[in-house]
Amino acid sequence: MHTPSVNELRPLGVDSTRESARGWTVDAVEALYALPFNDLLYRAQTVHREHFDANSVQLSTLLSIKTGGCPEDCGYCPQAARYHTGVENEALMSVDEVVAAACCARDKGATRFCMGAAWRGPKQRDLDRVIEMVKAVRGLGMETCATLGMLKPGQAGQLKAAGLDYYNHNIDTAPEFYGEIVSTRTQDDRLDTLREVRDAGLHVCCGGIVGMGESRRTRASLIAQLANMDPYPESVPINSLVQVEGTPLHGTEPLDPFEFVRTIACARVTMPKAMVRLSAGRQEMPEGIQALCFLAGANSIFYGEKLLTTGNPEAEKDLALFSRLGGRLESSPRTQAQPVGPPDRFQRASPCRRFRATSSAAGTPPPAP
Ligand code: SAM
Ligand code: DTB
Ligand code: SF4
Repeated sequence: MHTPSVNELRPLGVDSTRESARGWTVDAVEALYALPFNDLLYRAQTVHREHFDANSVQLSTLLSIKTGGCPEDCGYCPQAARYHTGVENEALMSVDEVVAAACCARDKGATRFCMGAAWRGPKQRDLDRVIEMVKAVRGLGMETCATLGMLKPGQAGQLKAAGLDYYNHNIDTAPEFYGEIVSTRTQDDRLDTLREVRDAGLHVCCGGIVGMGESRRTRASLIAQLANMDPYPESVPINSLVQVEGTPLHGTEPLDPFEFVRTIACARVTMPKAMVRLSAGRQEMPEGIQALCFLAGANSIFYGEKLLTTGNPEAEKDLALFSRLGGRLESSPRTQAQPVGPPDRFQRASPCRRFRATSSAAGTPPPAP
């Protein structure tokens, strides 16, 4: 078999270190996927080192600020009202509750706080409260991210004015596969919101899910679509499908873990300066595979024992993993990374862990570190 050289893989006339690496063809990304595993990881790690401290990982904590009851039909999602997944509907949280959760996340070492809502899109009344949340969380010195569904003209600008740093809105899969997974909106609807977000001056957080029964070519097409955005997203979450009973995708043939690592590597090579986040699916992932994802160029994770409705590794377990790998945590937004030491301040935060069960005490957040 002919093994493509590095130059054959780079799209013609394109410098892959540019902000906007336009011109990644699906064939070129598929050829990356087809490289021998070690060659692909070597290439990804080389690109990674050109732009980042190779041992540093950024921590984002997620909070579901409005849970379940979503009118959309995304085949992967436990929060769609039409699937019987056991997720209990919860109304939009209060600003105090969110601030208390953000304080806990900050005390445990997270530098970014991401607020997620199970909406098709926010009503203005709801957006007004999210804006208060953004202002308050920003006031804690954390980076803010929100994922609220589709935005109407003007809504992204309001979030930007409140101090929102990132808006997460995933394209989820390749354009040609999207209709197999979601029917209540099109991928073009997603692209419209991403345009609103970009035009408002917000940083774009946009990625997808693999392990939904798609082919390798579909995965390559997802990566090419992300890489060809102009500019490509600042933050690229790569999710491994968390299979939840009751969703249409429950029972899908699981993806080979090495194929997941390859997806991370392809994201790193094609989007050299993006933060590539090893996102959903880590709880099901052996630590050795996670370590390979970091080697392949992942430099961010969701941190804290819950994603939105499903589980994530315990914070202590992640800290122990970083310590074993000699990794560093990004200590504060856009400042120098610090070595993982004895996690005093992380241990001190343990009373926060049952935050949602004790949210009546939410008005009194724990002391800052
Ligand atoms: N409702 C908003 C939306 O769809 O944009 C925001 C929340 S939605 C849960 C955010 C993202 O979570 C989805 O775009 C999808 O990529 C990811 N996600 C949802 N369920 C997942 C699952 N079971 N496994 C992996 N990723 C999932
Ligand atoms: C993203 O790409 N993954 C996160 C975040 N952005 C919002 C969400 C993962 C959700 C996994 C399923 C759940 O916990 O409900
Ligand atoms: Fe609703 Fe978002 Fe889940 Fe789709 S992914 S069902 S839009 S919460």
